[in-house]
Amino acid sequence: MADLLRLRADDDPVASAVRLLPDILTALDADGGVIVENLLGAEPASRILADLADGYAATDPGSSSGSELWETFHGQNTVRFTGLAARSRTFVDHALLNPTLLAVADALLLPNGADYWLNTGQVMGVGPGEPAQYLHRDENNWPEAVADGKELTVSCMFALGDFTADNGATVVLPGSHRLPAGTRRGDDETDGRFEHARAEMPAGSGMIYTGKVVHGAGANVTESMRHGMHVSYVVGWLRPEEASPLMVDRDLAATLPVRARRLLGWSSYHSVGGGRTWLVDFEDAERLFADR
Ligand SMILES: O=C(O)CCC(=O)C(=O)O
Repeated sequence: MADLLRLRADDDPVASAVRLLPDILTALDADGGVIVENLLGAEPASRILADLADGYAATDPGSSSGSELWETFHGQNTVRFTGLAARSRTFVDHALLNPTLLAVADALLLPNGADYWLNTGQVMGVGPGEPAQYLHRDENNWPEAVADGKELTVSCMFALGDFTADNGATVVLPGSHRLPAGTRRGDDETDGRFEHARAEMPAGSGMIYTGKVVHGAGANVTESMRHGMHVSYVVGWLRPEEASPLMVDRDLAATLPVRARRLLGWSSYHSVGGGRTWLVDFEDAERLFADR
């Protein structure tokens, strides 16, 4: 059993980002994942969980995609839903705009694109009795774009409740981020060469990881749900997993900080080479808020 480096944020999120960033980047380079206790904070974590109560109540566990692969991937007893920015302002202020997470995304993604946006903010509530998820790499959402040495996406698994070895704490294979582009699965493709680390962490923590590290939800052998919340960003020239502007409408977007709005797709992408995409009347989508 391997361990991930464990750091701790203090109660000043901006100062913590500055203090922790060098160690986080070193750990991501070495292992592909790192635990930051208090990254979100216990109080915001419980507020988000309360804000999401309706989402939990309205969502059956499992996937109804009709695809065997996706139904296996999602798990039959795991609750997933998105649209978190529309459900919780605390999510926006403390998770989507988390200064440490954004600093990591700046460092890893801006070398590979002029900007990045939210890939998805997603509840991952692993239910009692759920077996371990198959191990995978997040970057394989975009198989046409994966390349050695190029980070397309960076993620954080926030613990909204305690993560333990028994309730399904995320399993990470440290070092597996160095495997060649195109690696898809965990142990079956790596002959068990990589030790498993468990992201055991108290509520309010976050495990930050790159799109290249092999990982997956652990088995939940307890009687209670493991409350996880995945937040990830993807370079601005790729299409995100979640259609955020279809979940956060223009009126709600107008009430959010400009940075949040941009991350949620209510602005356009200006490539380094001058190309512009996701425009409105051939201008930046920001113009939709000019008179608000
Ligand atoms: O729930 C977890 O711990 C990880 C889930 C995951 O990696 C995924 O569904 O993409």
